[in-house]
Amino acid sequence: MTDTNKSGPTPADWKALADKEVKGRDLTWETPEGFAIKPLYTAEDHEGWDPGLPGFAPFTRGVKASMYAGRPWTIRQYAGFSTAEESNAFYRRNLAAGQKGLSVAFDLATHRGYDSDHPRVVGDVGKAGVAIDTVADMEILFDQIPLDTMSVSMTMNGAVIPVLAFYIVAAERSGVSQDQLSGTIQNDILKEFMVRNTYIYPPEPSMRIISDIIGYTSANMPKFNSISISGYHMHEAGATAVQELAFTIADGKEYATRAMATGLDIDAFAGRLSFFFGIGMNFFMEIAKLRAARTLWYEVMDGLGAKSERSKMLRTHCQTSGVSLQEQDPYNNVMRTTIEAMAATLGGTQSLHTNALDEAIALPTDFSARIARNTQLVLQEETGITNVVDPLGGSHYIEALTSKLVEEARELMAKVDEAGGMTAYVGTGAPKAEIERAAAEKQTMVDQGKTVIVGVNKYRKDKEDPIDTLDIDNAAVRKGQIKRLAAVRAGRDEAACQAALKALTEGSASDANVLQLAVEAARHDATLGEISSAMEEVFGRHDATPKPVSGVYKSAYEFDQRWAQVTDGVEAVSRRLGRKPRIMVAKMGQDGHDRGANVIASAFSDMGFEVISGPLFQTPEEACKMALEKDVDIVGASSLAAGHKTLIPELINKLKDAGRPDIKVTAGGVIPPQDYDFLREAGVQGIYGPGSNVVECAADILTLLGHNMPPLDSAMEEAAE
Ligand code: MLC
Ligand code: 5AD
Repeated sequence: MTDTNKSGPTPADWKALADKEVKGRDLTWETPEGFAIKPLYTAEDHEGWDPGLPGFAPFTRGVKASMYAGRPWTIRQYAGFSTAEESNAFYRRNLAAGQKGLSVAFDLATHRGYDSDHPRVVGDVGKAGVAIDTVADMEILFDQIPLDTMSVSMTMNGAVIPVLAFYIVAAERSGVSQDQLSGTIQNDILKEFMVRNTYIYPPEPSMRIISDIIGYTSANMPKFNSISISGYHMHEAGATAVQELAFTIADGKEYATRAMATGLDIDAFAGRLSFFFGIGMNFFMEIAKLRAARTLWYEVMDGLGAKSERSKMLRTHCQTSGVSLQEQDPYNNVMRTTIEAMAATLGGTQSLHTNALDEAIALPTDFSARIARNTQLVLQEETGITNVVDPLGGSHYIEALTSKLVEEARELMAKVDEAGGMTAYVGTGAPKAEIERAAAEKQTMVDQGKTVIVGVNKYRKDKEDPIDTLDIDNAAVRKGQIKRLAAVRAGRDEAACQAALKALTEGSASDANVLQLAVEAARHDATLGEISSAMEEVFGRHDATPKPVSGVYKSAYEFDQRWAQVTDGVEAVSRRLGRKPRIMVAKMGQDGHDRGANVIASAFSDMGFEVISGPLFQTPEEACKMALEKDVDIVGASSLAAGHKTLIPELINKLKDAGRPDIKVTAGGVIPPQDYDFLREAGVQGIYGPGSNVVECAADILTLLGHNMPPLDSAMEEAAE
């Protein structure tokens, strides 16, 4: 592996020539990881680094010797919406069109352990995924899908016990025993506390649930992956590749250690631990990230004493990045997803979801889902990518990046170890804050035009053409679910069901296996809400209020004219009011996506607003009460899970009823343009979709607060040139 022969030019010769070409201009590029990327890599950049061979330790080049030449990756599209009937029909259409594995997206009510008839989830039922309340729903979801041969992934973390129990019992009722089930349950709670926020119980009982699941599946479900240790959501929340790697592998180490502490033999369960990474637009970094992940996991498992080679293999699913996709000029998203899918497969993923082009606006339609799926079919069947294992192995750049990522992630993992492992480190709030800082820094680069996004901060269209998006009538879904819940409750042996639930509560207080007990309750048709509550009686429910970082925006915009215009405006308003203008950033419903809300909270507080961050999961009534108590001027409601049409108008009505129609309400997040008129009619005074610039957004809000805001300079475009 050498690119210089003795008589030929050396890297130093190259450097001299390149410097001359660009007249000494610095060509290094600093990545969000802080890596100084040079324009050329040679063998010198990865001296002493040996990635080995695919199928052999440390599996850097892939977990199988033949990789895709032997079997291509699984085309596994994540989907779910509305009712079990509608999602089932969608799955069957997709399987007929070339999809290979299933992946279920549940609605947020289900994630958070509430039945569809619970008053807290009025805006959430059937919206961001499928509503599942009972085994009966689960049976409909998989109707005519052979569970003995189809591998099924279920993204569930909070309500993981009832959902897995429902799956086992639904299969049982279709004649498939649990030992035949192949698939994966996400079951990764640590990243929920860091970034995804669909937890139910506090960290300790949540960790115990995971060990119970690992124990149960390793004894009864040998083909089922007990966990999908996920970096994806950290990636989406703005983590750097080093953070995503280090925190995810450290999470895996924590789960393995906890399971061993319950007396399980590491080799009895480790072969069924699986992983999940996000794949963004930094093409080569993402390929190197997957190679680095395998190397690091090998080291960790070897260190924990695993004997079987399989225990040390990092097998992973990947999903292309949702945040990299844009509302503006959305057909560009097809290209972005293709590039990311190539990175995932060149990195050696086992399974892949490719996002749909309407990602930034709504859930996929049949049309957009088809293009997303076909992206993978084209890669598998038209490009020849599958014929060669780790085709970029040996590339100087890829090997240098892989070894650098391994090195940096090891350092961060050592910090986690020092803190006492990931549960303890998550408990300090440090990883969440570190990721939020990285997110705010990335957002600043975009807002200032230093990171280019085609069609958003450069080459923007004068007028966007609307695209058709999926709309779900959540009121109708909720009505149907309530009816089925009533029928299930009426048809069951109530005494047996209550006895099983009581046993679950008692088992939660002892060291019984809660999954085992929940399977019994599911056999007696206990509902998801009931099973969750039976454990909540012992475990309690976890609450959290976002704590946005401060100072990132202020320092990044120090010399920005537009920032100065806005902060002048905030000062003028403050003088008029005799205090800072107060904005409450509200998160209503069960939507835990808080990256956007945190970015807004940090930026606005740096601009001089007084920011009140509402806790996650408020009802409109609770948000209204808080707005009144804090006497805010404006409520900015952030919505990324499609609850906006129900929750935001309700907040406005509550404020009116309370005699404060003067408190203004704006909306931000994933809101389809088709809904803008509806929201405006309901009284929403500003709508800021994906790709909105925080400085422009603040200028707009100052205008709403009665300030005569001069037009902003056009610094962004200049910076982008
Ligand atoms: C594979 N196999 C081979 C082979 N390649 N055998 C011989 N030669 C080869 N070249 C074998 C494997 O060993 C395995 O058998 C079987 O084929 C299946 O292959 P796999 O590679 O394990 O693929 P798969 O079954 O698809 O499993 C992939 C996985 C799994 C291990 C990563 O955990 C998975 O599917 N995860 C998906 C997770 C997911 O979809 N998450 C969605 C999250 S969305 P054997 O016997 O060895 O198993 C989300 C968004 C949100 O989270 O809401 O926030
Ligand atoms: N159907 C399809 N894709 C979904 N995503 C989330 N919910 C669904 C769903 N119900 C995808 C989006 C998002 C990521 C977390 O998963 O791409 O970014």
